[in-house]
Amino acid sequence: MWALLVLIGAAAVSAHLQDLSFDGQKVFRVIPQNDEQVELINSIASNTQVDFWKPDSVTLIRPKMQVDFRVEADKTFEVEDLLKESGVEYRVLIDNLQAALDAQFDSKARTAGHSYEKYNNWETIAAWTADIAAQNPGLVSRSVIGQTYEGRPMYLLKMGKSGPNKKAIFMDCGFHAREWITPAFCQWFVKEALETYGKDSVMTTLLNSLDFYVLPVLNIDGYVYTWTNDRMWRKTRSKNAGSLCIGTDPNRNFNAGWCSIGASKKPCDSTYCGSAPESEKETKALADFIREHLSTIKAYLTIHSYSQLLLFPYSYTYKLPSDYEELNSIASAASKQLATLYNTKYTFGPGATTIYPAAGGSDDWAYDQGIKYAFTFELRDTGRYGFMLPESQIKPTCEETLLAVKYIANYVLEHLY
Ligand code: 9B3
Ligand code: ZN
Ligand code: ZN
Ligand code: ZN
Repeated sequence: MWALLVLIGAAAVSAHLQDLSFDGQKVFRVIPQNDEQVELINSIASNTQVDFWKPDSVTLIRPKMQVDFRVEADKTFEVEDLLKESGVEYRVLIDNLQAALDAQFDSKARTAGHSYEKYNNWETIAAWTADIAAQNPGLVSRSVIGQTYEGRPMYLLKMGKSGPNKKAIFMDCGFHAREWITPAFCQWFVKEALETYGKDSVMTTLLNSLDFYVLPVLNIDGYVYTWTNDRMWRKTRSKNAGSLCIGTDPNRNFNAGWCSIGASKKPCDSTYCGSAPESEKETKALADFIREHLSTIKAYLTIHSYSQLLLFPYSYTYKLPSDYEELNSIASAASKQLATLYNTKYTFGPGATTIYPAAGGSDDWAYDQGIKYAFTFELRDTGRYGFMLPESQIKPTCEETLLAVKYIANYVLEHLY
């Protein structure tokens, strides 16, 4: 009898492990005004278990920057006390992370299995890639560009009407595991393209004249881990020699000023750049695919969250790209398009000055490979829910982002030759 009770208790605990572990946790937003206040945040970070949401690592913090970080339940008093005493400008962004976690699954669509308006786990997304290809044989095909560290196949969808000498646009989602809205967007994009092909004149022209390569999740192992173990995981899940810490930041792992700025050489950090450029199987597979298709790929779009930004090169240097004027005007027009639907405000510009200087990102790498139209999206929101964007926001977020992506794709099509 007691053994049975213990068993039931253990099952109940493990089923709610993720929920329980976020109860009482808070997310603070601090805006340090000077180096001294940056130092204070540094010292809090080194004395307490702090998870940086924005920027993604303590090393990226500069004065006047919005800094969002998550604090364990038993440290929230201590941290808030320190902030109060120091006089630094701060507010509690998320009072109880558990509430935000619950809000995340607020979709009214109570369907089991795949839904475009819910967060789908990897198993469901993988099955969806097979279904969507099987159901649209004239428009979609599926391939595998590699295997993840844990051995999962990396599915890539190719979408477009077949024709000779077609140029292509490459888009990926799910670089960072916790940025759940991004795989949702890649799925939405595929759905909308297929639904509106033959109806919407712009989409019809796009698919007739271009191919879209869509990689719904790059960092599959990390994404799986956010569903099973830690909702806030960011990196890959590879082992690091000589360290107990797991994972590399895939968006610091490309050969673009690799690990020179805004990235960490320490395997325990969330922006660890890896042991070498393309040390991760996932980034290597992506880079190999793009290198093999350099003559056709004319645009590279990579989808992240959160902050509502549209970024373009460079992030690894303050030097402006030679196509700065053109990229800036595209980003401006795309942001304007995006805002027409719900008035969502995006900020745009080169990564280094718009978000933070950081090396090893895929957009900078693609640009230096000669893919002129290289953009990083940082989707909704600006911090109310952060990575835990409620499911009720999937549809509006995806619809508005679609407008920006369509704008860029159409621009690329009109400037092919
Ligand atoms: C970072 C870099 Cl290094 C880049 N080249 N482009 C965009 C970003 C921002 C994302 C990141 O990896 O930190 C936002 Se989550
Ligand atoms: Zn729609
Ligand atoms: Zn990201
Ligand atoms: Zn981000």
